[in-house]
Amino acid sequence: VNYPKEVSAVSESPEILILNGPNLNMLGVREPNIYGCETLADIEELCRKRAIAHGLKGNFKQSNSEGEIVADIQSARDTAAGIIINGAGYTHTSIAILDALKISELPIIELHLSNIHAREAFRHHSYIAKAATGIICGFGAHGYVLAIDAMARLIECAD
Ligand code: CA2
Repeated sequence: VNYPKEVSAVSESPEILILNGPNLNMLGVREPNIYGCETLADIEELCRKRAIAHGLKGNFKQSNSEGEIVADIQSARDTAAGIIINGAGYTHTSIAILDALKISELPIIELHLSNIHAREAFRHHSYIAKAATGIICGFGAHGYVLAIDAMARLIECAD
């Protein structure tokens, strides 16, 4: 595959919004057995490089606030070609985030570091799943790489 060089990443590259929900800023600090040892900054760097490899721009964000996540999704309607979202705890509770994702009319990939289906029953249900084109979970930080690869394909097919 002939990936573009890093230097050729220009501001006109289609943007992917990569949203991370509450407490994910604490990654690498506790529970490495469940979530891996990478910090969120490590994951951001992984995403930046993978997005560039596809000629895309990764816009990586984390918020502990449901309202801020909703606002970011609303803005993405005009600025992004797709959304990758690890909603963290809001995955299992937030109809507001689900509604915002549906309104965006963008391709959506739901992502989790852990395999939520192998964990407590309250993690088995996801509101975000109802708006998602597809779901990736259980692959730790590598899941973000897989999600960017999948999003690149979705965006390409939409052209
Ligand atoms: O596996 C995932 O990616 C989750 O979205 C992570 C959420 C959890 O509520 C979801 O069910 C699955 C939790 C994020 C909290 O992150 C922590 C970071 C460091 C230490 C402890 C938790």
